[in-house]
Amino acid sequence: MPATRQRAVRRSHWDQPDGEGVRTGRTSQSHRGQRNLSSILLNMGMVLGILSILWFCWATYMRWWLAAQVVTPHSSPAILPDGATRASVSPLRFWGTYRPQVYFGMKTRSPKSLVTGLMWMEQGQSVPGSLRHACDQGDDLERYGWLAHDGVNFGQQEILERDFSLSTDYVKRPGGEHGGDWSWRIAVKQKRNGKPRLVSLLLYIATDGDGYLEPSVQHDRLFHVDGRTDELGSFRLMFGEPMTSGTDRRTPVEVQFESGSVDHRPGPLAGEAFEQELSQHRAAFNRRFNGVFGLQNKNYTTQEVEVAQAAFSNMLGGVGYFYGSSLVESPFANNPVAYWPAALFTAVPSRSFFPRGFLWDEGFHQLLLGRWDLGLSQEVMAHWLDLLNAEGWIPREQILGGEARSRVPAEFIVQRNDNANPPTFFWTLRTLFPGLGGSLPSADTAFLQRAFPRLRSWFEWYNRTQSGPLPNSYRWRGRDADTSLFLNPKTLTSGLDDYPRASHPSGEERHVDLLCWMAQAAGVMADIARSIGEPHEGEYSRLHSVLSDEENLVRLHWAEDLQAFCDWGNHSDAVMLVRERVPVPPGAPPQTRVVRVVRRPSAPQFVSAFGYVSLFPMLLRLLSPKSPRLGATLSALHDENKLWTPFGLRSLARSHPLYLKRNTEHDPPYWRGYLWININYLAAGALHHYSNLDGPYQIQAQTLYQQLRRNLVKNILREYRKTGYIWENYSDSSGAGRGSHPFTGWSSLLVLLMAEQY
Ligand SMILES: *[C@@H]1O[C@H](CO)[C@@H](O)[C@H](O)[C@H]1NC(C)=O
Ligand SMILES: *[C@@H]1O[C@H](CO)[C@@H](O)[C@H](O)[C@H]1NC(C)=O
Ligand SMILES: *[C@@H]1O[C@H](CO)[C@@H](O)[C@H](O)[C@H]1NC(C)=O
Ligand SMILES: CC(=O)N[C@H]1CO[C@H](CO)[C@@H](O)[C@@H]1O
Repeated sequence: MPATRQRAVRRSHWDQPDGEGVRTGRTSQSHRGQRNLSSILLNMGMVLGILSILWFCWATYMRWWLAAQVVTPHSSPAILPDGATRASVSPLRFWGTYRPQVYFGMKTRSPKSLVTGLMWMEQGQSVPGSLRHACDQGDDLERYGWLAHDGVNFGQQEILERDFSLSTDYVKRPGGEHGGDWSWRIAVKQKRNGKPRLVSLLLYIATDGDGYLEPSVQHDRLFHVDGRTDELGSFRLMFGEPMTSGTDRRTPVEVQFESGSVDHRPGPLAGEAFEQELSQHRAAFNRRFNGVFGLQNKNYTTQEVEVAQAAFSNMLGGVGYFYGSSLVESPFANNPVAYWPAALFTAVPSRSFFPRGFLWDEGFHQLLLGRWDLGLSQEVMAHWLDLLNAEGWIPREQILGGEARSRVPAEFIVQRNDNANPPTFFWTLRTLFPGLGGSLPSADTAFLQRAFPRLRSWFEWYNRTQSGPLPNSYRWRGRDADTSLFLNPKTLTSGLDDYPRASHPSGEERHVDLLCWMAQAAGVMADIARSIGEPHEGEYSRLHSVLSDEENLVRLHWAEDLQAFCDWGNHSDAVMLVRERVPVPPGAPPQTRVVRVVRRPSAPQFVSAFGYVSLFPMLLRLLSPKSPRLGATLSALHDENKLWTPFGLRSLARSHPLYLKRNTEHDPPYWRGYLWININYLAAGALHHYSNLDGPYQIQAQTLYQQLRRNLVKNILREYRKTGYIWENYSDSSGAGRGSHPFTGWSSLLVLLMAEQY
């Protein structure tokens, strides 16, 4: 924006010469008569009038233009060509479990998909059980999630209710021109000590506006539904007769979807054939899982490997296809406007709580999924980068379509175009293309060539809009502005929400985590440019070396007396929440509220919080293995009064005044002590990195690495056994899982910790 604003400002300078001209006219006034004077004044008035009309038009046009930028797509060709997800182009991925928000359902990767799904309900009690459909923590299920899922051919899911369990398995079979066939097997099984229950299963199929569906009912039973839509051609969905097989009380229901364009079927994908294909896919999955993650060489028990498979599968099985437009806001417009309607193919942090796309989470997700299937990761990243607007911005939370919007509180729906989120994709690209910087296989080069113009604009957007007050410093925009309400105004954009930053948000702030993300990203951009022969390599490597130079980090962020990397800003440590009386009219009941008081005035200084933010120069491996600051960081991290716990690294030092403090009366602590798996994964990776480099801290890094990894893996596995879930955050005092679940977004990095892949 500065460039366009400058244009507007320059235009106002342009008025000056005319103004001078008018002044000249006025000096000549003494030599001529009254008539002249009045005509000059008249002229002057006309000139000013025309100028102000011109100015008004120009300003209005600029404002309109700037406001329109926010919803204007970036001008470079999309990475994914139009129709890349169509059945004719990508038949194997056409159908999938792309509805992570429901317990079980399938759709196609298209804006107006045929939608299928399952609901169930307990019957026969005085009060019927509730209807299960969309994943909901309130359903209080003992456990649910994909146990195995390969993203293309099959999935096996188990759902545990109190008295019975359900399994929802599916197999796809390619063929024809419309994405092929698929079959489901849904089985309900009474638990050994569960009470007998009558369970109704409801299967549904719906079109999103186009085509038709025609049920066929015979003898009171629905045998099949015939249908036709433009993108699927004709098809038939058949419902098998529910069976009860005596001894184990299983009730399989089979459903078969047959595409009309499949000419030669070896036979129906049901019964024995289903069983056989499912077990072939499962065996292939096990082999590939072993091949990719190598857990069989690491002495894990079979159960532990199964947990890793479940964590992985639930992330992959939770990949969704969404279509719609975000609501976005530009400072140049008075109201939020709709982004252009677009598709997003993305993994989600949590099927129950966050069933939609989050920008920085996605970088972490692809660290895991990209090792399994690089092509899938590239498609996901391409979808995200194709959401880039003309300014170089990508909205950080993607709430696409009515269904997604209905699940998000109103105040979080609108995305502002000055708000960032950590650019984790650069980190992901480095990991997914290990040869980056050298010559790459031609398919990788082709992908990066298409992505480059977008990555470049995206990078520039950060470099420009999130720049800090001093050269080579950076500042997250979009902090909460209110200094009387929050104990510490939140910085949602940094991804670390309520992690303590400067107590008084101001333009003077500089944020060490953002500087590190930028340093790392600049290095990746330089390497991409080198690998694909783009001309801008020098620009990025210069910036990379300036930003990652330890002198720069030290000058901007090293607090010598604290022996830690810190943010800088207008800050006071002496803040607290207190309850005060609200003035009320006489006779009214007394009222109180909680407000923040500042006991010692804030002043520009380092923000004395030790926690995840202080680790970033190490986390992103910017420190030299010989740096004494690496030594200081390792010692502080290992201090039990600071970050070290038997379960992993806590987010904020236990000794800090804001440790586990609420941000308002109603906001519990979030990134103020609890353990988060994404940062712990980065920490383990960094320790692993430094334990392989010669230096005075090598042995210390080795020891810490072994212990940290063991602690993390042990605790997540134990909590899974105990609770049935992978969790969003873990308690630093007991290791207990907390918050939303199942959280098989970045907490599934468990698999890479087990595999020691960083
Ligand atoms: C696995 O266990 C065996 C026997 O206890 C041991 O010799 C081996 O070193 C262990 N391997 C790893 C990778 O820990
Ligand atoms: C990043 O921003 C700085 C400061 O504005 C500028 O000098 C530099 O050229 C920019 N670098 C890139 C690669 O955009
Ligand atoms: C720091 O914050 C205080 C309180 O809001 C304000 O009065 C002061 O001007 C700020 N100082 C600077 C240097 O911004
Ligand atoms: C979003 C979410 O559920 N986060 C949770 C992390 O853990 C804390 C502590 O239990 C919860 O309060 C948060 O809600």
